[in-house]
Amino acid sequence: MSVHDIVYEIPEPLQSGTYVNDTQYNELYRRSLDDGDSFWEEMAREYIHWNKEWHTVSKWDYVKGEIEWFAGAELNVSYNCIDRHLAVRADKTALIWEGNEPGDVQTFTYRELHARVCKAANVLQSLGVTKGDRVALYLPMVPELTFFMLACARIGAIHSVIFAGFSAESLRDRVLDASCKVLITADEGLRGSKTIPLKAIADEAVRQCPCIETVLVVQRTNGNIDLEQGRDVLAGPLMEQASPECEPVSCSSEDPLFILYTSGSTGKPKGVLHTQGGYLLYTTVTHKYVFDYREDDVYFCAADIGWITGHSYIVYGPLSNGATTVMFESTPMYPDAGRYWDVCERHKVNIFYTAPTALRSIEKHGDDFPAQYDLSALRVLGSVGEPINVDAWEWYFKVVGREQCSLVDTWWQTETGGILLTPLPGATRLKPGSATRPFFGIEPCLIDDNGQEVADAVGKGRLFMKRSWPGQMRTVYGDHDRFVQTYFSEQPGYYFSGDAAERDSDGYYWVRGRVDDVVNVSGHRLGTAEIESAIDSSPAVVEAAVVGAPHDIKGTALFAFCVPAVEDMTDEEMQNSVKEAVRKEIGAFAIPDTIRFSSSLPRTRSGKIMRRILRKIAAGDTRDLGDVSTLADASIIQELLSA
Ligand code: 7RM
Repeated sequence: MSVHDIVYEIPEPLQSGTYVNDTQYNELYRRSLDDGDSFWEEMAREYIHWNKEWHTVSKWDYVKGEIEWFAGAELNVSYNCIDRHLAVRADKTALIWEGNEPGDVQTFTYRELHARVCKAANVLQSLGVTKGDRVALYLPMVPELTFFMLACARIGAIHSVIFAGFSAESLRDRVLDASCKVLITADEGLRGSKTIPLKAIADEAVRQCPCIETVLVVQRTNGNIDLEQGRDVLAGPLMEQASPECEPVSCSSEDPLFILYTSGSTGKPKGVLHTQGGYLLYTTVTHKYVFDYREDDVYFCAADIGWITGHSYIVYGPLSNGATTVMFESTPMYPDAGRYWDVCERHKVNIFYTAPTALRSIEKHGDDFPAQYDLSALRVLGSVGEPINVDAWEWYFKVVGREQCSLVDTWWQTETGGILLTPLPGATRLKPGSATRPFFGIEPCLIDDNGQEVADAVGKGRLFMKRSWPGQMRTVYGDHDRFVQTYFSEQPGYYFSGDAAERDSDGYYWVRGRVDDVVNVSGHRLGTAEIESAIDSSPAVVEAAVVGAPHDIKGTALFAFCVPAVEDMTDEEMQNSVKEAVRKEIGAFAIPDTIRFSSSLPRTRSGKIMRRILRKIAAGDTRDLGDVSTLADASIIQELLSA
């Protein structure tokens, strides 16, 4: 029996009463492809408040990389996420914030969210921020992060959220790339037992960012910070004084909403640009159908807003649907491996969405943790970020979900804005490890090594999309050529995902992982080239090659092969130098698990590093290294193997 044969029926509680069953999925899916424009037009009318109608539903040119949805239309994203709910659910909880310490909770109703976001928007305006300006958000998971994102949306400013684990150098590069005018940060961030000196890191970055006029500081810990006269201002007092009313600015559907940097196969991160109407519609509709979201649900996505999952499925999708969304500041292991379940029990969470890496690290601590908590409110469980192994899937489904919940394994990317491949709770029989079928309007295909589309039902290849969907990214900020090159040049006319996948006889997709030099470490997307260039900045190293190796908990672990620059350092000194370099250039989360020094790296005669061999060595899979005939110097293999 192969893994393709394990099938779980739709759990009993979801067999009726969901938005779509299997027959309805098939009908709707068919319609969404047969008449895509009328399908999305209907969705747009039902789910979004528009100030002005579109003249064209969709128009895309995958040669030039030009994509438009609802051209001619106008809307305001923050109005859609807040104001339109005030008539019907002003006193409903919009946001439950669970702080680092268990039970440190703040809640905000839609009415309160409205006031906070308006205040934040007025503060931004008082600092001279206007439509089209870029605002950098370097914040921990505090409510102000959500307020300022929506405040940017309210006035048409473009936010760029930079994950609070990034170093000063990474922050600086991102702020400069988008010429941000304002940087919003916190005095310090708290995560588990760690305190992160965000303001100090931001100071170091901003010293080299002439574009920044103002640094706005949210006080999370009241820790000591330096305030630079004329540049730095505390957010608290400004928020207090600001008016709780702010007129939303009407934006064109294709105006930018945000930039979010993500790793690619070169050393330079890409500024993924998402726009207003299509993105909001796509996150709204996917959030509703994928999680079978109901009005009274408490919805908890445990991601960090520093990544796309947090943007789309903590903030925009849920709030647009008028949901109660949980924002979690801490980690799954603080104070112990029961924390997620503690949060789920106390807030009576109905829908829970997390990453396989978090599940694996909790599972290691045993079944007792979930067993100690009342998880009976849970109805839908979600997984995202990397392939979920059968073992973690079954643990999640059986021990956490008691076989009563659907488990939606959702495949998507920063670039796709929202979920593309996924089960639907009432429609899809589940297979552990498969993201199953395409969402409405999504037309995947597989391309084999000869550049031919896999025509048979069953097969494998690189995963492409044959048509556009509303949530698709529109460009790489400031580098449209790179957008076209990266996503549309592999197979003309199709969007290239960078992943490999298989399709089984039920039409289910099994995403196998990246085919480029992008790795997913504990849910953090990293480019090996970025880490290599960070390592190269260490005085101990002349050159480095970084590859991913399978890891039980992290999914992928980083393995760095380095060539020493000097002879007078001990191995430990060199290791520390490499770690320090990565910490400084990117952030501690990118430090390789293994750092191995050797006199050179395996190269072809034409000078290319043979990463295929390094991957095998890193994985401990050294019995058959494959074809080594093109190696320039075979002796290096012996050296690497005997290390
Ligand atoms: C949402 C997100 C994208 C990459 C993507 C894949 C991998 C994500 C799954 C998955 C297998 C999944 N955005 N990936 N979800 N692989 N099954 N359900 O993660 O831009 O940070 O990463 O993550 O390789 O290309 S991301």
